[in-house]
Amino acid sequence: MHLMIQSWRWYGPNDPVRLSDIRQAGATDIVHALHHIPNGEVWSIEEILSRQQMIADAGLCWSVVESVPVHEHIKTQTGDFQRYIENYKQSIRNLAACGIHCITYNFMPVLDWTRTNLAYELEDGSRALRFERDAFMAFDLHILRREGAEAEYSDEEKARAERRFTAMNDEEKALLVRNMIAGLPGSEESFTLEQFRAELNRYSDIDAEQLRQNLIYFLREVCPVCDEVGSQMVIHPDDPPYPILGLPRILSTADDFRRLIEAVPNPSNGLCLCTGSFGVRGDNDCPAMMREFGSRVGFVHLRSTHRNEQGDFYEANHLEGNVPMYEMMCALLEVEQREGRSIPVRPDHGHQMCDDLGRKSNPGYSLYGRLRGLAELRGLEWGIANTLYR
Ligand code: DNO
Repeated sequence: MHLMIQSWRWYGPNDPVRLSDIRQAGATDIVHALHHIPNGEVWSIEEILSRQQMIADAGLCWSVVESVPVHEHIKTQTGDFQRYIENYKQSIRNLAACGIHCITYNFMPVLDWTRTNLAYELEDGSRALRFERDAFMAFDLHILRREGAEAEYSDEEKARAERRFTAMNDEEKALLVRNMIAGLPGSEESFTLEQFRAELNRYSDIDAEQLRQNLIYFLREVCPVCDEVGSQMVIHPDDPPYPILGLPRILSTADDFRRLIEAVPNPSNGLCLCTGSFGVRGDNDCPAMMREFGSRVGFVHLRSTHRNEQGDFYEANHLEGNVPMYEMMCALLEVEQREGRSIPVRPDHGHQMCDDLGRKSNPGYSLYGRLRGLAELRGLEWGIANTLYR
């Protein structure tokens, strides 16, 4: 019987959640990155080993990297991109030499994941991450004042954005800016408004097709190295899964991934199936994607979102919201039996709840919220496994 490998993202020695907490949450494996190494530089064997030892000393195993960040120059194919690709290959080799073979990455321009509100209060008093479309448009049109933005919204949307902007006080505006561009955990980048405009400008001549070509180029370079050392690159989908701020997006749907594996069929060209990101679109069927791409799914993020017609969403409890988690878990178990392997899964994000509320934590990466998420997912899996696979 192949069950999920229960994993947990840990940000390193400065993470307010300790390895001992994670162990007690029942996870066995750690998802981790060497955040102190500048984006684009090689992860040396010494650095990897020392972190691996720290994790092993706590009785846990570092089995997934999230993420080895892809330098902006690789995404735009400018500057020293070829050197950054060579560095990336070396990091893949070094990780493999230490026994770490699953490497998560994303190809989202400029910003990794994006939210407008990091402490959206739910009915029970817990707090969730939220993307509010009006606030987002207010940021784009009235704070960032992005060139060309006006043309991308309807009159009705522009009116909504203006109403939202006028209703905000200075403190709220400052907070919105911070949430949007100061860098959410894992994103490795943070900007001032000026820098941010300059970063967006780098993409003025890069449309989705060009960005896709750049990703294909990158994969054609690194996948052969992965194949040689038995590793896999798993791409994390766009979050949210549609174009924002005039930036191209290329990994938002099943079709996007299909095109990628057609172009780069190497087995190491894999997917990090994040139900929280894909699930924001009603036309993405996560269980079907799990079944279709099963052999290439190296890592799974389980999380649900609750969306509305206006394009807002918030992160719901793991078994609630719009992601059909029961179906998803059935599909995961089915693929694991079919493939004869256990897949690392992490409870992606959690609410701030109970004692999380009084302490500092990385947005989305609370202790109790994720502990609840993992416990629910583990229970769901146990119930299904005992019913269907006895
Ligand atoms: C958010 C995350 C992202 C993700 C990266 C993967 O919580 O899921 O930061 O890890 O995009 O490269």
